[in-house]
Amino acid sequence: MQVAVLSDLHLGVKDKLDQFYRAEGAEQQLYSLLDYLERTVDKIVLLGDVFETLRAKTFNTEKELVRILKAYPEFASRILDNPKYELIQGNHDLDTVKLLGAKKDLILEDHGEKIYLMHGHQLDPMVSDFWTNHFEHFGVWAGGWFARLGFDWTNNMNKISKKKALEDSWPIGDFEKMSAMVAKDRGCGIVVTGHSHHPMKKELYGALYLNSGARVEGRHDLVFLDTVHKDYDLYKTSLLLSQNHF
Ligand SMILES: [Mn+2]
Repeated sequence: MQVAVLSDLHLGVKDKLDQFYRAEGAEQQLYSLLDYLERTVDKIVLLGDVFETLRAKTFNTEKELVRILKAYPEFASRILDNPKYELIQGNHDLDTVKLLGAKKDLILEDHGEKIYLMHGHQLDPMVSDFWTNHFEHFGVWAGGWFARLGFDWTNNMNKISKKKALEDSWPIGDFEKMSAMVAKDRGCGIVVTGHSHHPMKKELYGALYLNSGARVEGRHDLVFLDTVHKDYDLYKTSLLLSQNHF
């Protein structure tokens, strides 16, 4: 089985707050990649935070998700009509479970390999419980309003994050360690998360930890799993672009 994992697109409503769309050509590049993946792999897992529902003008995240789907009709019909896609919930698109039938996590089993996939916010102490979750929503929402007024620090944060991702300089923290432990606990030798926007591939506690990074601001991180050949690869922006794969 061949599986591609993408996460953290944070699709918005194609306004200036849309961290995916404001990278020039991002939408067309994404569709070229999906065209290729739909032809070649068995499953395309969208590992959470596919949609950004927390930066809406109001707190109505369900309505915002519907607006986003309407802003990206081609993307919506691809992922909802093609059974190759597996949609997993993230903390910025919690309503995908209720509105789109997304799953909270997924275990894939093939050729003696068990792979655990989750967005990962469940293990993030900053957003895991009810109160901090609601506080986080307020923080992201307030950030959205600052951005509308011209102070958008996500731009800068994304640039720093991208540089660290390419230099592979993100340190291993509790989040990655806990992900590996949870996977082992579920009898899985491989675990894939998104959430941190830190694309990564590390052996931890006898499990292989992979992070599918992000696709905001022109980033093109991708995890590729091949259970037949036991190839588990991480691709990052520069690699895909320089090799001109898609
Ligand atoms: Mn997240």
